[in-house]
Amino acid sequence: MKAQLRALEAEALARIRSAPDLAEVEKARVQYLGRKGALTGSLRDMGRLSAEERPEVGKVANEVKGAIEAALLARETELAGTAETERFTAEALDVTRPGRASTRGGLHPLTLVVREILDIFVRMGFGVAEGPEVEKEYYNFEALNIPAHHPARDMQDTFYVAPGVVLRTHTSPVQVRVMEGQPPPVKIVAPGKVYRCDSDVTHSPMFHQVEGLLVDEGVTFADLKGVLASFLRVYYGPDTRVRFRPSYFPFTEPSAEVDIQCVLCGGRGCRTCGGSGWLEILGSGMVDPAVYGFVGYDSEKVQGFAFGLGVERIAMLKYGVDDIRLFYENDLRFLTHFS
Ligand code: 2U9
Repeated sequence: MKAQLRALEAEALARIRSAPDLAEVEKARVQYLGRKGALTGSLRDMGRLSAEERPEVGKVANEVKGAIEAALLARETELAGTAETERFTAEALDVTRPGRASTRGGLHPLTLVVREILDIFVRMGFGVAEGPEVEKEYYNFEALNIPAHHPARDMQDTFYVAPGVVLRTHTSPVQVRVMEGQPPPVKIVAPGKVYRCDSDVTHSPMFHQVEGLLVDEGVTFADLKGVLASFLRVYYGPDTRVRFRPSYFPFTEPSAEVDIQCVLCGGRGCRTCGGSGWLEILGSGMVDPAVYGFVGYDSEKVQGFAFGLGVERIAMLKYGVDDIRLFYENDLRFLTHFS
């Protein structure tokens, strides 16, 4: 019987030590130590032994049971360690690997140009004003001394939304509204989208303007020249040559267009400046006294100057862009040049 028990022990230990996983260890436990297990069966047979044999065999049986339990625990611990190591290996993260870089957006080139322009005027003490893009014909034309039947009101040039309502063709109605709402002095710049029925490589039906207005007592054409030349010399550099050319606008009198010496050819004449050596950058003039009548200002007491520029034109000259549509296509190959 003792030999039988030792044989069972040897078999069990071999089986347990070579168990490939925890499930096999558990099977072995049931097979040897379970209620219907091999060792339990042997112990039951002890009833048939004599009183002398029983303690000795009982001692061996307990040793065998202890050895099997110890082997089960050892193999279990060993396999659990391996399983954990395998799990750790499978789930391992390399925390030293670089992260996935997120792509960064940037400001649109037109936004950049508008901000640079506004910045310069704000530093000269101008406030920034905005207004509606869908505008009453009155504010867009009438109050700016552009009477009915004036060619600027032509359906060919203006988007009419409803009778008496247009998409503003310039940001000038913003200045009219500001004057209507406050007494002089007024010193503002008005940026924003404007709409004209026009489309080719240099014209878009929607484009951006920055306009400005300064009204106070004793304002002269010299102030206009000083402010605009200062602006241009900050934006284009201190040595920029500036030229004022007589012009005509219904809302200013006298009016002047403002040129800078061509930034590309330095005045020698090139394709961009059409051989003239000069680039037209701004329109300007002394506010026509008729405009003051519409906003309740006394044209005998106040004078003022106004100016306007097209943002796309400035951006095209600055960045050498030859097709205005590039600004609106949202093609990242174009936009990423500016951020
Ligand atoms: C008020 C009175 C006068 C705004 C002005 C211009 C001259 C001008 C053009 C520049 C390029 C339009 O986008 S563009 O084609 N603008 O030449 N704008 S004076 O004059 C005003 C505005 C408001 C009350």
